[in-house]
Amino acid sequence: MRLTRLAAAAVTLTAALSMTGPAWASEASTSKLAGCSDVKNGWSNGNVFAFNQPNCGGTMLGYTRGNDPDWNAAGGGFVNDANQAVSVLNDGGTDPNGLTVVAFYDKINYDYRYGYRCLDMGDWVPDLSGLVYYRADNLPAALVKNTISSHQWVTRSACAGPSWMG
Ligand SMILES: [Ca+2]
Repeated sequence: MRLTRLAAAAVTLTAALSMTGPAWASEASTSKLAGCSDVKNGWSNGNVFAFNQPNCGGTMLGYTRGNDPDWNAAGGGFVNDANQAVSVLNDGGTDPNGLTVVAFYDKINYDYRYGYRCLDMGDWVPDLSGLVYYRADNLPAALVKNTISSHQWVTRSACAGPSWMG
């Protein structure tokens, strides 16, 4: 029942964002457009989210509490979603193994050789434009917007300084 209710809420939210943005915004107490913060507050925590428009708008590409080695392949929360993410949100919770950070990768199978970026628990990036991946040697690599192909939950120590975003 809980999952059904959340799924219905997601459909309503997606429809509101894509069709009635201004009207929906006017229903809020302020004129500020709702976005990632509303997704964060509107869902039970534990998930990573990705969207194909800025500020957690447009289509919700997927969400999951787990890892996904291939955003195009079946399973893992993302299917046919590689190279489309424009905004991302880490609404994860505490983890006994400290896996609270989401690492996003340009390539499938968490291939850090081509670069990764880390997003801390509770953070989001409303627009990935201009951000680049960092390789294991901390050298910049490709742009992050519209290129994410896999993600996994990692510990804070797995992320080098330049790799943090959000
Ligand atoms: Ca997948």
